[in-house]
Amino acid sequence: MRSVKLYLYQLPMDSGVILRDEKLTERVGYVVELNDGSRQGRGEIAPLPGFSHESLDSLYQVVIDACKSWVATGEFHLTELPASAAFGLSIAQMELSGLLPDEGNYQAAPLCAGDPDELLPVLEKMTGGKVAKIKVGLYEPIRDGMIVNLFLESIPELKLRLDANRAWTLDKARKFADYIAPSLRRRISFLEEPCQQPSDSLTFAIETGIAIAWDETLQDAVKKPDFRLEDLTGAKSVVIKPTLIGSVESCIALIEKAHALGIRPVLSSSLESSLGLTQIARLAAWQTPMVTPGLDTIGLFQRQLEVAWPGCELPLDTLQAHSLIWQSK
Ligand code: OSB
Ligand code: MG
Repeated sequence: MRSVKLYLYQLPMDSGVILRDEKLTERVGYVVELNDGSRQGRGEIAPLPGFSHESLDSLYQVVIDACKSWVATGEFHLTELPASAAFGLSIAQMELSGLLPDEGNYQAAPLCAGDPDELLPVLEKMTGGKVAKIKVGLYEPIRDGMIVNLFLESIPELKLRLDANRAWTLDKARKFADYIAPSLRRRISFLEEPCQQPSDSLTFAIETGIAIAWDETLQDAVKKPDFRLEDLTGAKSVVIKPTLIGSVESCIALIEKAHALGIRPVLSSSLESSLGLTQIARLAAWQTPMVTPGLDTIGLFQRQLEVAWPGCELPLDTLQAHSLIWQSK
């Protein structure tokens, strides 16, 4: 006997969260709960404003229709659904069927969005491999270059992931690289999307020897019917954000293709609540066991939802404390 509950959650964000120039004060999304006899699976469907192509409102009827058909048939037609819905429904189904392992990779590459001084005490506490992620492109490229150089110079075991979110022209990206000593560049694990134009990012990587990763470029590419990962060469890594890419099955297919091509897939967050984020950590432990996922985003919230992120002390809301907006008969 199958049944479904659909919840709407609303969680306050930390005061300083800015996404593509917009302040994000609250994260809103659906959580679907699938039941089949004694088995249960949950999934989060939370389009990210400014990044997802679908809105939460536009998904309301789509998700209910998909859930009705799941109750009737036990299946979802995932390829017809917007990315966030395909991800949430597929991971719920996967959890229900026992395919998603319990063990997660909750190791974080600490994320530093503004003041690099905040990062130093965090790095000092890290044991094992020190890897951090710094957003660049928010200030002058020269300032970014000097800071990155300083970090690499003063902490010899540090590796950095950088993300420019396509902020630079090729010229500005070159200015950034000018300030980083060539001998330090190999400790930049990757720089995500340095330039507005992907072709400029490739030129930058070849000229500077700094490895790049695709994030936005991958999201744009997977939407095209003739998409092939083979065409996104030149990057050492690809960032896979399931909420923006689609079903777990399509993420796993991408991960396998990346492995075959020698590209490192990095599963990452689209600011899911702790419920969705812990599931991505489980997907990461399972599918990309040797890679630190990009999931250090729980600190951007003021509260957690239903499932705690290990080590996070933010208050935990139950799902029941949020709104049950639909259930199957
Ligand atoms: O800039 O890559 C981004 C999260 C939501 C939207 C955009 C981005 C992110 C992250 C996630 O940076 C964290 C990570 O990738 O390490
Ligand atoms: Mg990015």
